[in-house]
Amino acid sequence: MRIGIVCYPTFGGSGVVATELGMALAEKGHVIHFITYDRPVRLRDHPNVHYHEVRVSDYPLFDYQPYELVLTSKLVDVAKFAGLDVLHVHYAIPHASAAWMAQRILAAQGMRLPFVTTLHGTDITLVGRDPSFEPVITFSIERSDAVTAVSDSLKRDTYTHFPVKREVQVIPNFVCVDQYRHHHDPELRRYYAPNGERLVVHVSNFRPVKRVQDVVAMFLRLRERLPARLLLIGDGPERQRIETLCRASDHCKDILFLGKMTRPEEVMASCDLFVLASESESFGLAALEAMACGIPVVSTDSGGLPEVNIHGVSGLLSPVGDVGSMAENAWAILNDPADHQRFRDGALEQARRFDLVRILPQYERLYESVVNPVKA
Ligand code: GMT
Repeated sequence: MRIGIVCYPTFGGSGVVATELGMALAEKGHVIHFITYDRPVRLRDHPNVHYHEVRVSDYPLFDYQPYELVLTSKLVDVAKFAGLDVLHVHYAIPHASAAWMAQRILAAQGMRLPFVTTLHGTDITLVGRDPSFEPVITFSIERSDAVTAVSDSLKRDTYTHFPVKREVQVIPNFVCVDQYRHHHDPELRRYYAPNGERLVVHVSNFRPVKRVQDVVAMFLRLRERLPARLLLIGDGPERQRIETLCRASDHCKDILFLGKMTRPEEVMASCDLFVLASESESFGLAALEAMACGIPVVSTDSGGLPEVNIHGVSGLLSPVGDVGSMAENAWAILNDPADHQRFRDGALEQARRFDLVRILPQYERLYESVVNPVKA
């Protein structure tokens, strides 16, 4: 099949999922066209992968560049000249409405282009709920040929926050477990934990919704009970505030900011525990990536996290903001080597439920169903 993929090319989970999905489909022989404003950070070269840049030109009249219109034109162009069978847009805003516009333009020229919209999280739970977006999102969800959500929780949120009637199919995020298993690096571990400290790791885009201050607070409580270091991977609006907070702590030297990394699993695989303190999280891809490295997870119980991190198996869950409970859970996992190993095994086992080989055929079947819909 010839598949167009639209996503945010940045470090966010939706871009990572879209890119890894496209790469895996290309590996299976599909021809993939990525259409986005920058090269996706995880995109690798492959003969079946093509990348089309959406360039918005500056014009003095525009205070705001009309990205959605330029994207629409590019979608029309690529669909026509690459002969796309289907378009898959990740993150509703503004990709789903751009896909719908492109579909209408192509229909007027006699070409059919079905499109699939995947809802990822904040497009529904945070940004999308803003009244300035709601009518457009509702409309483009209704008009998509198929809609998927990355968790049951996000599917429920979609029906709660939008007057949507149509079917939303859950296709969870995935990870290629076999790829992640190779990354444990004893030298790297010695570098970050020279005195045999426990290594706790967090990965996020440092947005307020991630509550990184809670990650630091739970770590400082844990640090009172055992020698440990915290690795913070990623960057975003909250980073400066969190760095200032850490500098005021006695354990500042045990908290390391590593910034944005293209392959965070290379560090995660050498850690002992992954922490996610989010206030809202549709899925928690970073937690799944940690689990695929055999790293247990201490997280909040918000959104789709309980579907990914199974309490007592792959890690432990706490209510949002309860840093005392999170620190206690971290200690319970790390304190006893036998318990730690049990959680490590549980994390890997649970990650296998989201293995790429299980999820990829679900997308392929979905594409097939919109390209060749069964005639009623
Ligand atoms: O806010 C983010 O975490 C980024 C956002 C994105 O769209 O890149 O992530 C969302 O999509 C990810 C991939 O499906 C999910 O794993 C994240 O849980 C989700 N983030 C939130 O719901 C906050």
